[in-house]
Amino acid sequence: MMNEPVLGGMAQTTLDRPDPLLRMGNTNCGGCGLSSLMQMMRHAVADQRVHLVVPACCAAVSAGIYPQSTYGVPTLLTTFASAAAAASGIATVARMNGEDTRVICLAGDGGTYDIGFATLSAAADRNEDVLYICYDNEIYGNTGGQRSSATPAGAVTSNLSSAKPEEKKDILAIMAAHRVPYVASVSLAHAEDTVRKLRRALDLKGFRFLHVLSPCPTGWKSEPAMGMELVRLAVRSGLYPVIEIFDGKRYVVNIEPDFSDEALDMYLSLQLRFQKSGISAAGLRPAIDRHWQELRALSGRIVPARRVA
Ligand SMILES: Cc1ncc(C[n+]2csc(CCOP(=O)(O)OP(=O)(O)O)c2C)c(N)n1
Repeated sequence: MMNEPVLGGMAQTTLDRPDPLLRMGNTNCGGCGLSSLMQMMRHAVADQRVHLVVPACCAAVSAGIYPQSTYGVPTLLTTFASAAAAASGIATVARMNGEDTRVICLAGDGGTYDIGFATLSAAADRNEDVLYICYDNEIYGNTGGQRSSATPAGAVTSNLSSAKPEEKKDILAIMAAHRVPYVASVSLAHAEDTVRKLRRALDLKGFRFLHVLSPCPTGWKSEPAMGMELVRLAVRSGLYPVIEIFDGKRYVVNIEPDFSDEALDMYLSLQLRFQKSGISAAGLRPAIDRHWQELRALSGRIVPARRVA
């Protein structure tokens, strides 16, 4: 099926905009977390004017090439390094023109944690009116699954002969340190969490940052149908804290894990990327506990890090 062109602001009203936001014919792999995110974004966006800015990543490939696109809103593809700067520029021009356009920068973990970080940090520092969404599949997916600084300890990637020893970079803490109005992690397995945070972030002004754990069956070597279950297990076990941080100061835990080791072992065993290292819940638990103790202190709730399920 041919997609109609959407550039030049043609799909800027609710009536113009196709439902869903991500059209059929896109190139995403089956079970891609990005596809689920885009479906939920369609519900969150409602009738707002939205402009996407996408650096090199799988989301840039799914956009397609002019004059066809699988995105139902104006979309600018950029280099890694310029994404947050380009988004800042579009937001500034929209404001100067009196347009109420929400600029969303949609980037992978490689573009966010590593290659695009300089302009991301600069845009956050200037508190630009941009919603930056990092869909984190924990690898450079589009180029074959190489290690990024979001790759978790214990995972093997296409360019590592043995499992990554370093822990994942704490991107939420880094963004919170910029003291921007809103930073949050999002659970795709809890649709209400995803849509609520997307809406909140779309409604706020200034720099907002959302982090989305995004299953990648191709890179994680997992079953496409298991993606949401994997996110659920990551949330339940405490591996993926689902939180909000307001103005870099006020921490709120949105979903309370039960810190189940069984859930964590299940999460690991369902992905072949962890097979080589044989990493288990027992190996990951100390780091998870440490992280939660920090989060408890920051959210003002001093409770035992581990809770009996
Ligand atoms: C400066 C630069 N280095 C490398 C590349 C090649 N490249 C294109 S996409 C990509 C992977 C991006 O990974 P990520 O940002 O995690 O998004 P994903 O592909 O996983 O969606 C790379 C390395 C590039 N385009 N520009």
